[in-house]
Amino acid sequence: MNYEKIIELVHSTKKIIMDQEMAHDVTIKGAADYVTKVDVAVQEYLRHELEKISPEVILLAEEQENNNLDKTKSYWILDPIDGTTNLIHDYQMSAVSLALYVDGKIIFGVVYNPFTEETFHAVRTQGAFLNGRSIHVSHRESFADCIISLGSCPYEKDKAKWLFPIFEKVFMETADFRRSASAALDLCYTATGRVDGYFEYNLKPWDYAAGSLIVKEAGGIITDWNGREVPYLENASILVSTPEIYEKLKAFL
Ligand code: LIP
Repeated sequence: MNYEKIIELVHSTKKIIMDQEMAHDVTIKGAADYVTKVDVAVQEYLRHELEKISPEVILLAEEQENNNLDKTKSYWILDPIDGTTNLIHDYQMSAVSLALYVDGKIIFGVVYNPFTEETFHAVRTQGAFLNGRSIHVSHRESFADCIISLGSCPYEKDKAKWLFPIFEKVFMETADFRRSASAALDLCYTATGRVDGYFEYNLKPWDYAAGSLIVKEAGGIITDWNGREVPYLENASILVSTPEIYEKLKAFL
């Protein structure tokens, strides 16, 4: 696979993402859950182009039905816009997230934020990169100095009752927390050391697939909240951090 070509293809979605009219053409999927014309247009554009490059790879993507998933097949796992609510609010923290799943593993991942012109990518066993430069997790030793990114689980507001007390406990023992509202970018921000860890309840495969490889290749640890390997083709609650603080953070969940 020519990964350079795939990254170029992902970059070419910028013209669609910057279309303000499509970004503000919104349909409500569920409680606090939106889709814009940009999400659909990016997905359909990439579907068409990826089919030409790799007709044998199945597309698993946010804005479609994904049934009868077979772990032995190969998949492109795509979130056309991770951070859709941000896009609608012009918050400029939205990204295209694309991963290649083969033989039960993610072997390539790219996350592209067209607003900051930042491209995070990784190829399995070959390291993680931001705009072509090698990246690494922070390795900060002191938990009290760490910044942790949080996912607030906005589609299931009833979870706030038990989730927010966890946030409070983490907040009290660290320097501070962040909430970007893009899981893909939270994973990449952990990979670059901008934050030291991140956790979010019940993410979808397209939210975390690409970022999971990027953070692993940058020296981070990623598991579900029970410390198990992440499943990739299923929803999972995700915990990611530097090796230094992983056990400490996991103890809160
Ligand atoms: C979003 C995530 C975000 C999470 C939202 C949602 P979307 O993805 O990246 O971190 O809190 O629940 O899953 O829906 O914007 O692609």
